[in-house]
Amino acid sequence: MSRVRYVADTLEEAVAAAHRGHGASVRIVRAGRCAPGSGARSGFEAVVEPPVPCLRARRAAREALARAVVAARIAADEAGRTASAAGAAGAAAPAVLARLGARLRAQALPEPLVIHVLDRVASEVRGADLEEIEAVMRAAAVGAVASLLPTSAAHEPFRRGAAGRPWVVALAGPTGVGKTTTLAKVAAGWRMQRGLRVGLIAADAFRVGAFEQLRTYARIIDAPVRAADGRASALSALEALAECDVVLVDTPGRGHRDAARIAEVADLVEAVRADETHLVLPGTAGAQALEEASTAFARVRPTRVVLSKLDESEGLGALVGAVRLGGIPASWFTTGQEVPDDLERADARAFAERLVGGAGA
Ligand SMILES: Nc1nc2c(ncn2[C@@H]2O[C@H](COP(=O)(O)OP(=O)(O)OP(=O)(O)O)[C@@H](O)[C@H]2O)c(=O)[nH]1
Ligand SMILES: [Mg+2]
Repeated sequence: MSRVRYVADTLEEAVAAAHRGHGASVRIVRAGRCAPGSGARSGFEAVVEPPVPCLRARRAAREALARAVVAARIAADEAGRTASAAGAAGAAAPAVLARLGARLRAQALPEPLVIHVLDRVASEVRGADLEEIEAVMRAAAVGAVASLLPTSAAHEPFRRGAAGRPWVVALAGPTGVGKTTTLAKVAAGWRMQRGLRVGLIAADAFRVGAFEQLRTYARIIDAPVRAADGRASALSALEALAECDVVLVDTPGRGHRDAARIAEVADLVEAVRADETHLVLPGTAGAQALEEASTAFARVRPTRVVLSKLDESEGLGALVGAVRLGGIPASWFTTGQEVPDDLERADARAFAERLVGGAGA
């Protein structure tokens, strides 16, 4: 498959030229400063891989490329003549931009989002002086990444009114992602820091060790716990915890390809009429598994997403893709195995700082 290069004075212009030439959905395989040995004297390039081009499309692409090259040359000549004040910063910017791009890609941020972030960074950096160029670009990247991740605090449970029922919060998700540990962290915070009456339901009680795990946490925080293994017993467990302010429901982990058993979880969540359902997605999974999980677990109608195991993640960007696919805001982050300490309210900036990394990342 042949590739087409669009060269321009800025990354934005090169990408815009590529989109003009091939449409907004064209696959951009490289975007950044012109590669050494590419023949271009300076500037940025966007390299696209058009889908099996017909002759007419190829001619149009060649013409668009020629137009972009001419435009870039004119712009470069003008820039050279005027030697603008941004010149010093401009000389350092491409190297920092390239490092940022490499970092975002290494973090598995989907390619269209990488280009979006680099575009914003490039547009915000004009006029910065050489001393501060790296810090300015990093701050712009953090801002751009943060704006990609929707967050929303989990509901803060109020004390249950005399006539009300407990606020019911369910956790669901693939196997081993940290549902039970997260539930214990949340329960401990609400019980010990806010003094709420917290009840727990282990809805995967038939699995060896599952009830015991939750009962151990319940004992530590002095909270009542009930076991359930289906719709009817979940309802009686809820009935037994009717005096609580809030009830947390732990559901069994399911493989994201196991549609029938995910449907059972959905049935259970619906039976207890959960006020909030948090889907737990781990930072340790790859982009494809996360997207499949996000799609498969849409069945349980999650209202929030918990991003777990951020401490072990090597590709935080894949989580951004999965959260955006589900269209549901993130509620909490989990950052380790310690109960209750390793739990944070979801904060898009904190997440973006982790993803973009420090200087030299
Ligand atoms: N590094 C790290 N480990 C975690 C985190 N949260 C949970 N774990 C660990 O992940 C493992 C699985 O945690 P569980 O809470 O049992 O996971 P689960 O989703 O309830 O698992 P199933 O019920 O079997 O589907 C345990 O060893 C936890 O200590 C986290 O934020 N970071
Ligand atoms: Mg569990």
